[in-house]
Amino acid sequence: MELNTRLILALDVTIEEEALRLAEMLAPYLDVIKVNYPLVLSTGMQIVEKLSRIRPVLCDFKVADIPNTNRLIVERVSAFGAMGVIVHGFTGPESLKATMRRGLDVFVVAEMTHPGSDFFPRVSEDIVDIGAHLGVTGFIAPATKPERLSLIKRLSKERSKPFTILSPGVGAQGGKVAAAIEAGADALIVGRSLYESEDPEATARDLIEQIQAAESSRPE
Ligand code: NUP
Repeated sequence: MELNTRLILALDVTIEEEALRLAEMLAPYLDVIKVNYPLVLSTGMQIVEKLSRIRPVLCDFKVADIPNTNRLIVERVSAFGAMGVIVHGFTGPESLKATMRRGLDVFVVAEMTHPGSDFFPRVSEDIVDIGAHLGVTGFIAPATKPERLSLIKRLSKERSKPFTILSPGVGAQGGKVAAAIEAGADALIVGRSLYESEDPEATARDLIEQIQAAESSRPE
């Protein structure tokens, strides 16, 4: 995954025309467009092909099944031209391994952003361990919990290969850009506070400025 602006749009709208309009408008500011079930279940998987012509698409399908089903799911994701997929790691190494496919970036949810996901600390370190061992592309870690994000970054950094950390939770869920970047996020996943804002382009520019400012003050 190529990172430039370090901004990923979580495109959780349900109308195809709106999705394409937002993607076109925000394309210059985005490294990746992330799609989730609301959009795909409303418009069909063809939206992944259509958006891929605008920016690379990451399918946030949080894949969490038996190995054979996981393999079948990521085959479909690949067939529609996505650059990557988000999967769950609590299903264990065999299921996770089945999601790994040549040419597809695999990001494993290490810990979630929302209130009530407090049981994750008990498993997230094991999930990072399993993912790192298998050589996934990176991890999803919460911008809403900078201290946990920072621990996940540290654990993943202890490995020989560097892992990319993508962090949702900024804006609508209360996470802050500077805290997430300083804690180790390599890119931020932002949805509602970007696409629902009055001027999404101005919001994107502002987010990128904040990301760059925080990055320059981040100790490496
Ligand atoms: O822990 C997670 N939290 C989270 O919000 C893992 C995720 N993949 N997400 C996704 O990021 C969520 O499903 C949504 O698509 C996006 C955040 O959107 P928003 O809260 O910025 O609108």
